[in-house]
Amino acid sequence: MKKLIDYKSLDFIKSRIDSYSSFIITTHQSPDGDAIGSSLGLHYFLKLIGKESKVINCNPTPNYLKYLDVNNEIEVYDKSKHYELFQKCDVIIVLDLNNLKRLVDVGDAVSDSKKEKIVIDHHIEPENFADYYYVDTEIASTCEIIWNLLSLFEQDYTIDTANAIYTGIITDTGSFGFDRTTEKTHLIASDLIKHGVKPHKINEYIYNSSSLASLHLYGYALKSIELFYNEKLAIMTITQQMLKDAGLGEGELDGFSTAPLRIDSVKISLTIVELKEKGVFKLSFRAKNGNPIRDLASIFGGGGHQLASGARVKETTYESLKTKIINEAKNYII
Ligand SMILES: [Mn+2]
Repeated sequence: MKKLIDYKSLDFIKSRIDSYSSFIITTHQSPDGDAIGSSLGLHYFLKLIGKESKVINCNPTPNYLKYLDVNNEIEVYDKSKHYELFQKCDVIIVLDLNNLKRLVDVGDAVSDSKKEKIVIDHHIEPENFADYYYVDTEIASTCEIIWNLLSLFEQDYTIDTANAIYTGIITDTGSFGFDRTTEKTHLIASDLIKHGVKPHKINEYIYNSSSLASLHLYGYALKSIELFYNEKLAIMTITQQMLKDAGLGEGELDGFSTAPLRIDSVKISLTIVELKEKGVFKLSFRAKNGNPIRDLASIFGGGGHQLASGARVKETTYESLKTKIINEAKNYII
């Protein structure tokens, strides 16, 4: 019989932290504000309470989030250097994701490890690879969960943790604008500000730290938008050529995919990014309230949230992928 996922309370997760001393924290590929924020927020706190902690990620931290890594502590996975550490630490904590695939090569180190594994996340339908899970799919960000977890400890958290958690909340709620933003989200933000967070500073780092090349690329991406089904479906395309011209990588497109939703009539937006590897495309699905697109993303082998999902498609061409998207999306436009 298939083993059931072992969902636990935050009190239980706290008790595991209390009883162990060395931790490795890791998060998903193309890490966003919530991934880096939750990792560093927890990492700084673990060190504060006298634990050994390392953050080892499969991809580097994007530039606009580097301010959170004040001492340059995040390490990018290198098998020869890090594989053994995953086999030796007491506990591996996996944040803001729920399947090994999104850990890329870190996934092998995690699945091979015999050590205790804990997943803390807010995505639906987790894969069963860890010992314990704390999952809240109603909550807007993993950072909110981390705040809830830290609030169970007697030790107060520092400004570095506060900045990290605040960043994850801002990026995963679209600055308190997305549907899962609650009163509690704002109360947590208030507490973080009490701990010294300067909202205008975080805002500068996240939103006003682009390069000219990135803005130009954004312009080309916006120009590529096409509308279908009475202008309810938008498709935006970013090609390898566009990335090359801008001198940017596909990991530097944060925030692009929600842009087509700014069009009044658009209910569902799809961004197709042509990746370096031939025939491989990254899809970002975004939707307005009342137009869930997670099932649409799953048709393409992806997943995520009801209003923000992603997928990676292989062995196809741009034209046939686009035709398939247009055909399938028809059933998801309300
Ligand atoms: Mn998240």
